[in-house]
Amino acid sequence: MSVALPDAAAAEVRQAAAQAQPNIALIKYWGKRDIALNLPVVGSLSITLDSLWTRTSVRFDVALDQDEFRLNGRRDDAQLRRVAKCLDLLRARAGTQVRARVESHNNFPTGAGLASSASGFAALIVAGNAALDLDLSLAEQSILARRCSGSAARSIFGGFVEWTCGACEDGSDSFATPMLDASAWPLRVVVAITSKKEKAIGSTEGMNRTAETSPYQRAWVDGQEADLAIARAAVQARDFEKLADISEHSCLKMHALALAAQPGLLYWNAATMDCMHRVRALRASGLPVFFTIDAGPQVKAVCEPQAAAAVAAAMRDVPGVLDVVETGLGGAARLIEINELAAA
Ligand code: 2P0
Repeated sequence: MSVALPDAAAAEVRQAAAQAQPNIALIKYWGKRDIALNLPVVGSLSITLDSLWTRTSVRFDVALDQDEFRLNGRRDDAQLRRVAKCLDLLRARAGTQVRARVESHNNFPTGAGLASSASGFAALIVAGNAALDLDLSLAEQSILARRCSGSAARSIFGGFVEWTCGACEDGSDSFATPMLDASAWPLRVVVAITSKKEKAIGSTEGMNRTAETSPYQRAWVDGQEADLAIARAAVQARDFEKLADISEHSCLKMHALALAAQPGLLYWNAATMDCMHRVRALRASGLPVFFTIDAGPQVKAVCEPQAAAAVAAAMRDVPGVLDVVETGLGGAARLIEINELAAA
């Protein structure tokens, strides 16, 4: 006589933890061609950082009757819906309904233009893939991370990364791939923090408003392939000047596009602007440095390693700069031990 075993008897609790780093786009993603599948209207190219990180544990537990999310040790119900949607994607792949407890730690400000959603969702997908034994390829992990937050697709990988726009309606060809290891061109990034407030208009809302109302949307989409081609060639040739020119162009073009939305999206403050002028002055004086800015007021000054100390000192000197964080380029998202999270 056979005895029916309880479903997945050995798996009442399944857990794993992962770390991912934010990435900074040099050729920007801005705009979606499919909101439900989170498909971009353009490809993008980024660098993954090393000393800023999100560490996330996920614990699927049959004893839970709902998902739970804690950020930096505190219950965060505001973000729970987005986290639960990400868990739903993982559960659908695993064919399970089991609820989960997610704990995340960021060692940098959340939601202030430092790409916390990129590192956060990349870490959750990598941890969830391991906890549920999904055995997803890196491309599939990148696709799932993309569904949660577009830029998270790129934080699955380290170094220089390209996220392909793709053409398929189901999004199966829109994922990131690594271009060049961090060690092959170890640029430094000096982040000038000019505000620690959460931004008023998040990226998702900002880019949707831009697509609906900005008169420059068509020009933005039409110009992106050429920008990507220049940036790819600059990375392959380690041509700093070329990468600097095209990156500042992409950044300023994205902000010009967003500024022209209705109502206009103004992510900068006075210190942001002063930092841009300071970076331009440093570059004019011969230092290899350029700026890039995302959907927030922080300025990321990207430089050759020998310029980092002077760039950091110059950023600290700008009135209104609250803090300066210096980081190198880092590796891919990876599994960590659960107790490494507790040590965060
Ligand atoms: C980027 N940003 O390429 C661009 C440049 C901000 C400015 O990707 O709606 O949080 O979740 O896909 O990824 C920030 O947007 O937006 C972003 P969703 P996401 O890094």
